[in-house]
Amino acid sequence: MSGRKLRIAVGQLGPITKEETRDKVVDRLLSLLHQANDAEVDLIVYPELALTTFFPRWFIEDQSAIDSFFETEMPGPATQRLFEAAKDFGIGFSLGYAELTPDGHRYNTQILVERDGAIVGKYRKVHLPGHEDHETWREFQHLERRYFEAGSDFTTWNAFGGVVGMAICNDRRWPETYRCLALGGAELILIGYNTPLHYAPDPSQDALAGFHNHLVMQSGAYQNGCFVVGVAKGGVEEGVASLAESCVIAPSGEILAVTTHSGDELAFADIDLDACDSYKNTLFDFNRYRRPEAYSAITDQKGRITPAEEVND
Ligand code: CDT
Repeated sequence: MSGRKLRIAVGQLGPITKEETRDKVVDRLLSLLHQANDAEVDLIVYPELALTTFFPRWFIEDQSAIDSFFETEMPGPATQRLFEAAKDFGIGFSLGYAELTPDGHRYNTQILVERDGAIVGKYRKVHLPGHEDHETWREFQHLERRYFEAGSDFTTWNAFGGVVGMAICNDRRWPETYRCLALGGAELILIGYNTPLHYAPDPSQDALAGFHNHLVMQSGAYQNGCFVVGVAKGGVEEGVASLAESCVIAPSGEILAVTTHSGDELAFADIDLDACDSYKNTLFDFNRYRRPEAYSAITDQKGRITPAEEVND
């Protein structure tokens, strides 16, 4: 498509086993890329930590075993093929992976690659969910807070004819994510996720996992006049069932495309970034209607501060 009109695809993945090699995973990413090419897609979005199994589900003490899940270069030996094929097709992509920097920092990262093969954006996950220590009472661990450092900002980039931002999984549940990106002009927000269907601290939320997934992304899209693309690694991976339901959402909050099963699957929608204007320039005209002077609690405070007890004397 042309200009600010894009055909955008979710490149949803099913489970990746612990034994599956990077090469095998890249074969699957390439298969989705070929389907995207047949469908004349401009941009395909892959999930969070898309090159390996979701390793934070295990408590691992051996640092070299942990580091085997991380990439030290991007593109690297396994992903070079993906970059080359995408460039040959003229398709852009966004990919989540575990990043180990040359100076030894570890992040949960997502990149944005333009249609010419250049990496134009890199985002490091800000909201790290789960816990730091081995919690043996859980059926499985969620040790992102042990294995990753948190990223520090929400950046936007000029790409694909518009302004693009990224967020990763748990970030999508926080309204601050979308608002910070929208304040940076975001028209298109790309989000990869791995969401276990079982939430150990409060299993009463399990049945609502799909509802909450769409609720937060649809709200984020509407309240900020953005397109939002959410992409899962779904299905039962190493015994843990994870949500699929990847989707493309319009600035109206409506879902334009959604996957139908929990395996590798392509779904796409045609979007026009100009459609953001009808929301950004009316009901959500930030310059006209926002009241940042009334919002100081958002940045001055971390937790809740309830009103002081009333004194009756
Ligand atoms: N990957 C990721 O961020 N998953 C979280 C699970 C929360 S429960 C620890 C999510 O918000 O979907």
